[in-house]
Amino acid sequence: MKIQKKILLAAASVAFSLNTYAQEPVAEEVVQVMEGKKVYLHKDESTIKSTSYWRINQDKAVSGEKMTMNGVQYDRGLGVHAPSQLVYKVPPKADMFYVVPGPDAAHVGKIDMKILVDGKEVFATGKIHSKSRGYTPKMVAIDVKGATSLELFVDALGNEGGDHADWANAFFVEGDKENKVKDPDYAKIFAKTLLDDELPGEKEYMTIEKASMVDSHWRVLNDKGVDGSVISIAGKKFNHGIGVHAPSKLVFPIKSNYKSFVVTPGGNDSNGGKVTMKILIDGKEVYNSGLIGNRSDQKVEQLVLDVKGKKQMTLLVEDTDGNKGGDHASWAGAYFLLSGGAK
Ligand SMILES: [Ca+2]
Ligand SMILES: [Ca+2]
Repeated sequence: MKIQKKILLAAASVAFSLNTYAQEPVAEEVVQVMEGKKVYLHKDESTIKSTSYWRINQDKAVSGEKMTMNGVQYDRGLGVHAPSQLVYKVPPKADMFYVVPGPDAAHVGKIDMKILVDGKEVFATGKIHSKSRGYTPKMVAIDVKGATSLELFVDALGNEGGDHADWANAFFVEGDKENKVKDPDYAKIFAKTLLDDELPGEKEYMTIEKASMVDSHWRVLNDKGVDGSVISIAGKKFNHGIGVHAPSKLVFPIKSNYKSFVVTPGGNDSNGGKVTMKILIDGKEVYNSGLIGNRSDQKVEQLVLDVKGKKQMTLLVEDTDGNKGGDHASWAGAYFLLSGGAK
């Protein structure tokens, strides 16, 4: 397992739960993505083992109702009852597995949901008590490249009463083949020319872990372009930022001590797909890149946005031309300036 063994937490904040495309059902069963595709989990296909205290429901909660977590409904996924163990063969070409694990609205017990790759635990929700505890489901992205088995385990924690659990929007993504071979010498040269435009003042770098929702067609990387290399926009390199692949949506809560948000948005030099990047503050569009095509023609613009007193920031990358091929984009040099820090 590679760097992405770490878990990317993503998903729905309460405030955004009615307007999030991370949770919208995808229209087709299998979405072709360049040379890869999304493969949704099916209760009877590619299973090594599948047990559930009650039953396993395809695309429904175990109760037979629509899967619902914290007010958000999900059209796809598997509904189970703890104790439950679903073990799947990882498709040979799969790079990543995505899922929104959590207690169904009907859950009144106590559970712990775990994900294991080749028998090794890579994610756990921790104890989830009854719905009154307000557990917020998060999308989880897990690197399964080269792995053989994926296990979705729901621990009943001793008593199975009322233990309704959902594995919503569960799918593998079969590999994106556009990764270039890395040249270590080249990377070293990059390191020497790194240049972040940093305003003076106390700052908090924007990282995936601070997001309340993360969605990206391929993956999302901290401090790297989505291809895994140093973030690069029209030749300019950045130490910090987030690399994504359109279509992508990142949502960040704005803390009360944030004054400004600083970012240089751009198409990442690692590929040349046409994209459009937008920033919304409290749902209102405050930045629109217009069409980004040829990477070398981009304006490398550092934005300083006033976020004081605001609640939520959304970073969107659209595929723009109906083609997601090569739609690499970066939110480069991204950080929040805390009160008193901005110019
Ligand atoms: Ca229990
Ligand atoms: Ca595009």
